[in-house]
Amino acid sequence: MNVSILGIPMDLGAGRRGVDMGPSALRNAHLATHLRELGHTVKDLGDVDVALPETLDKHEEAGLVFLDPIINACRDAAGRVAALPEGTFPLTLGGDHSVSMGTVTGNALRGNPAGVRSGLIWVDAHTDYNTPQSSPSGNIHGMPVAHLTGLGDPRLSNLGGGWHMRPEDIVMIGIRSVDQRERALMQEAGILAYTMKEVDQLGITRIVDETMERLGRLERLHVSFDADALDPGLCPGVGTPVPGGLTYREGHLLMELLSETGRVTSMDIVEVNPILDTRNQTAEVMVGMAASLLGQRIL
Ligand code: B3U
Ligand code: MN
Ligand code: MN
Repeated sequence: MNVSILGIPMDLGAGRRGVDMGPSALRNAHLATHLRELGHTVKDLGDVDVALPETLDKHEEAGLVFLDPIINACRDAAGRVAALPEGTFPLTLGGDHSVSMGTVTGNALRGNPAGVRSGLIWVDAHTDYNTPQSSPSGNIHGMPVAHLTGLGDPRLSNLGGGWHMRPEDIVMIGIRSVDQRERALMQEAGILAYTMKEVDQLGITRIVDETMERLGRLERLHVSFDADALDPGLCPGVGTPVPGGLTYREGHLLMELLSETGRVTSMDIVEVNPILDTRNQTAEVMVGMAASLLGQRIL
C-alpha cells in the first residue's frame, strides 16, 4: 500500500506545551522504516506550517484559545489530505487532537465525496466532545469531535463546507474522563462510546465486532488514536494522563482486529508529548500501534 505521512506540529489546542514535537518524536522512532519493513511504499510529505505560540498573543475568543491559527492549520491539513490520490493511506501525525478536525474532514472529502459516508473510530481517554460553552479549559483539543458533528463555533465546524460527521457514524473506545456538561452533549448526540468499564467487561474483540456492526457498511473508516487512550504507565508522554488505560496488548489487539476488517483507510496519531516522555517510549509504542493497524494489506 502507498502510505503518506503528514505531520501537523501543533500544540495550540493543548493546555501544555510540547505536543508540537510529536511528529519529530514519531519519525525518530523509525515510523517510516517500520512501515517499509511491512512492505508498504512510504512517502513522507513533511509538515503543515503551524504558528508557534511564542509568536502569538495568547488570546481567548468566545471560549476558544488560539482559534485563528488552529483554523489555519486544520484547513491546511484538510486540504493536503483531501488532495492525496485515492488508494493512498494518509497517516497524519499530531500535534494535539484539534488537528483531527482537519484530518478527518480532509479524509472524508478526499476523491469524490458525493454520497461517501465516513466512519470515525476515536481511541482516547477523553470524548473530546466539548463545545466552547461546555469546555472547562477553552482548550480546543477537548472539542474536535463536537465540531466535526457540527456543534460549537461555526468557524471550526465548517472546515468541510457543509460536510459534517454523523454522530451515528462515530465509535469511541478507551473513554474514562468526561466533563459534566460534555456528558450531556454526548448523550444528546447518541454517540456510541466504550468506556474502560466496557473494555474490562466485554473485551476488545466484542467491542470491535459491535463497532463493525455499526460502521462496517461505511465506505471509509478513519482511526484517530490519542496516545492517552493507552495507560500512562505505558505512554507517559501525554499532556493529560488518566490512570487505568488500555494495555499494550489491548491496544495492539484493537489495531490488529481493525486491520483485519480491511475497512480502515486513514489514521491519526496524536498527543505524543516528548517533553513529558521517558526516552521517547510513547512515540515508540504509538509507532507499534500504527504498524499493527497497517500490518496487512487493507486497501
Ligand atoms: N476534557 C478536558 C480535558 C481534555 C480533553 N482532551 C484532553 N484533555 N486531552 C478539556 O479540556 O476539554
Ligand atoms: Mn483526544
Ligand atoms: Mn485524550
